[in-house]
Amino acid sequence: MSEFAKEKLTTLMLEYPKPSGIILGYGTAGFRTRADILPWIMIRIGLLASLRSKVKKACIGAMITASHNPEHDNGVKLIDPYGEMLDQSWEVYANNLSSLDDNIHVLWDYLETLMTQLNVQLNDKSTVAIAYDTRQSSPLLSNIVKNAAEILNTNIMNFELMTTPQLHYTVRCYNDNELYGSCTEAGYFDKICTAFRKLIEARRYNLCMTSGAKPAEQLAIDAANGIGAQKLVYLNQRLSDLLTIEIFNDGTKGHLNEKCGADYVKLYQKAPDGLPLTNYPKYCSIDGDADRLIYYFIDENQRFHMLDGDRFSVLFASFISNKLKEAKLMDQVKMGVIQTAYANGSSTNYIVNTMNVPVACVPTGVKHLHHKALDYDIGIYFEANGHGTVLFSDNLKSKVKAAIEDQNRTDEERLAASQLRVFIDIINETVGDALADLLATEAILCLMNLSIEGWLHLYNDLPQRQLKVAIKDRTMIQTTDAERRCIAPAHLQDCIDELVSKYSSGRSFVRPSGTEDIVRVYAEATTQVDADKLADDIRKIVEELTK
Ligand code: G16
Repeated sequence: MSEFAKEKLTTLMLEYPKPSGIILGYGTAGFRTRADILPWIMIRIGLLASLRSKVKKACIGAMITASHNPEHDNGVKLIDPYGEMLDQSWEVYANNLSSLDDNIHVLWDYLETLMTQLNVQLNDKSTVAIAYDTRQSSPLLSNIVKNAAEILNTNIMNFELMTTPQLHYTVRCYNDNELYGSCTEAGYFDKICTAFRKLIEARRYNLCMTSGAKPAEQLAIDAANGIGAQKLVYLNQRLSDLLTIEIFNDGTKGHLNEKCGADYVKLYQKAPDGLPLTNYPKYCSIDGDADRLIYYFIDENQRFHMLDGDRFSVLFASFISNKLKEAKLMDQVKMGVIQTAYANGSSTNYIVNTMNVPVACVPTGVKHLHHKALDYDIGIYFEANGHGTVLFSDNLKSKVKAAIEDQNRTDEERLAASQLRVFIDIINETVGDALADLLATEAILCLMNLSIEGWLHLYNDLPQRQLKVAIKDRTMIQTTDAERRCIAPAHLQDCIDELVSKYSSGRSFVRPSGTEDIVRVYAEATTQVDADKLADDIRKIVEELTK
């Protein structure tokens, strides 16, 4: 490889050396830790993105974000050609690069070996699309990724401030010659807003005829003081006649994700700071990079109710099933819901036993859910934390298209097929997307004529509690069976089983986080008091056995 490239890499490594003793793995959502110790890994990720692009002969995305984590953290994850997360087989290369000593000869040798193994050359064409969230550390980190990728002759597209799902979408559009949509932020908004408008204008017109003019739907949104606040302004501009969105926690006062955002609301099951629960019928929280969404409202007795990712699975599956039935397509397609161990037991029960839709359980991380969702014609996946989307197979899309064009079908069948076709355009199929999911949810509620209370009452959640437990080394906890059982440390699972058996409808599991330096404990039971007690008992056991 060229001496010039090697020299440039040497200079970059001298500028951003690897701190001694650091171990960093490609986790649930890429590399993530405190921003001040991240620069060196950005060099390695820039190199890897470039190699991946050369191998796939396609653009690869690099998103700089630590999503729901606090402002002082940051991270990076790579996006594959169709907008999906980096193929897991490449996480090995990411981890190998991360573990190498900070020595140009060692790193250069590894790169040469890898290029030979992957059958690519330094001068092969490569393109990397970069974007970042609003963290102060993001511009510097993205610049390092850019400089490193350019050393391997890579063309950079810098989209600067974007939500994570927007970058996933953009990478997909670029690589499929804009069949999926136009490869710009304007193209993204055009696609989802046009589809939303088409779907609900006709419905609102009908409602208007029967019960008078309908005012725009009102929503108050906590934007977690992140990038989503800026992007929600576009939705407001485009759809103000249909949706009135008031944006709170827009980054002008509070700190990113601090006592606000989807993760906070889900974890503590209460409203965020900075968003007074006053007179809005519906409230939402998104997270720092706008890939998660949670709904909530206050009932007439001032009780707080939250609708999380499990609720989106149920709502989306109900709507899609209805449309498939109306279009007489139900028997021709395979639909499934994908969840993780965090899914409330009641939601799984409702989907399987009331809706008759199969549920698969996979380990935490959108990458696992997305992969499993590809097994279905319609794969609906949501993590309980509000992160998810729907995947539609080519088979499903062509069946829907044929149904729309089939003149022998009734008007009702063809209308249902068209509504499904338009609904697909609201969905960002590349990854969970808070903005797209928000529009999809509002469209479904409108088309199903369902209030937020009606949505909540589809089933009753089992009370649950989640805790974060700080221990000295979270890798001591090892799990199996989609993270539902522990295999290390010894006896932990036996203790969990014993405690769980004391509670009616008790369930609990423990797993190390892949994005924070903590262990997560989940517990559910028949009452909130029991769920809280079970979670706390398990916490004590975890602390005891990992001392
Ligand atoms: C990321 C992942 C999610 C995962 C979450 C928490 O979310 O994309 O799939 O559920 O981290 O993961 P863990 O429990 O391993 O810390 P985000 O929104 O932070 O990108």
